[in-house]
Amino acid sequence: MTDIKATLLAQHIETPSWAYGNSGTRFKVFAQKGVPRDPYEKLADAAQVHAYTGIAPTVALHIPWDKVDDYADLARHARELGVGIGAINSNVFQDDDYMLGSVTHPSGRVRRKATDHLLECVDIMDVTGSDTLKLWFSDGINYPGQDDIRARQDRLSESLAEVYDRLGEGQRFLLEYKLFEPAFYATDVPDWGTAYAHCVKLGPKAQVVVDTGHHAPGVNIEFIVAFLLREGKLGGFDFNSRFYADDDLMVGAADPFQLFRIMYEVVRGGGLDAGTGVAFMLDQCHNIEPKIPGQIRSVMNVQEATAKALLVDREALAAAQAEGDVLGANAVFMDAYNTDVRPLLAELREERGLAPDPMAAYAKSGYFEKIAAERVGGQQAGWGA
Ligand code: RM4
Ligand code: MN
Repeated sequence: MTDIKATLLAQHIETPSWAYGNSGTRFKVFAQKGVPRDPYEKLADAAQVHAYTGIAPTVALHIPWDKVDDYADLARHARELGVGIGAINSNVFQDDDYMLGSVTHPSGRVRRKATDHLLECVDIMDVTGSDTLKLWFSDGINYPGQDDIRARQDRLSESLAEVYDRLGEGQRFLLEYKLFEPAFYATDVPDWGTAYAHCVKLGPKAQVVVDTGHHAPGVNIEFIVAFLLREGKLGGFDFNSRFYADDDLMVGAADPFQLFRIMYEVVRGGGLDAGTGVAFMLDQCHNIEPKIPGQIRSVMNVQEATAKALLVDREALAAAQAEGDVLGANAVFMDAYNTDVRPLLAELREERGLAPDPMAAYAKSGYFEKIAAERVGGQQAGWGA
């Protein structure tokens, strides 16, 4: 049990700056009270999530949503709040120039502009001390024949190589895939195989990130996780959950069993061991629920799934598997999933001087009332969708 507790304490879950801003669907973005008006306030909210969970010490930035004049100052602000800057997420999907793509666009001028943005994100990493660049491209085409699928791969490869070469010591990029949306016919990085092939060609500083909402229904995500970990190419997760498409709902809300199965493969593949570099990031939007508690709940959901995965009796499982004992092996697996780990996690928090119930502790803290009263005027942060 001490081993399990130590592993749980060492796990870090990174929250995304954009989860604290207003978000919505293409139909409506609903404004909420107390929402941050700039990246400094987003970091303050993220620090609350860390204060109550104890395991969310870094915050991912999204550029230009989190553009500031002085990134060193932003990093200093984060440190003062007790958190650090995590992955830098590039954004080459919200400029009129990118209507037909960014790094795969047929125009060399647009490709240059997009690649320059990615390089600018590496500059921001240098200043903030972030070691991870996250690349997601909305690039793709809507109609058969619209553009040359193969040429777009060549352009993608060229841009990735330029960014790869710019990475400094200890820096890496994570290439994210997504089946569809906003492109509806052919996306340029639609699946893990495409991302993996590009990353293998580039070298060890390029790894794949698995956004759990980016697959076709029914895809066995834990298989992908097992495979990528075995190849040393699993850079991390963008956790969220989905019922239909890229819903960006709270991780573990739609399918906690899937989250457990994923975390089991992480444990099995050594992804929680020190130094493996698997980043556990959230990529979520809280459209109708309050944002800070939404993040706290999500961090707790990942922690619960991890605890259950760690409880799997690996020896008993291996013995049953070796004997071909189908039902026995499945029972070992399900025993762990069906264990209520909440008392263990409450105990762990108390041992660390934290409140046993982070949701209740945050609700009682008065922080929400404070930001709702203070953050009036100005422009709330949001997607502007
Ligand atoms: C994309 C992808 C990226 C995220 C944006 C907001 O679907 O998941 O990771 O940065 O959404
Ligand atoms: Mn994502």
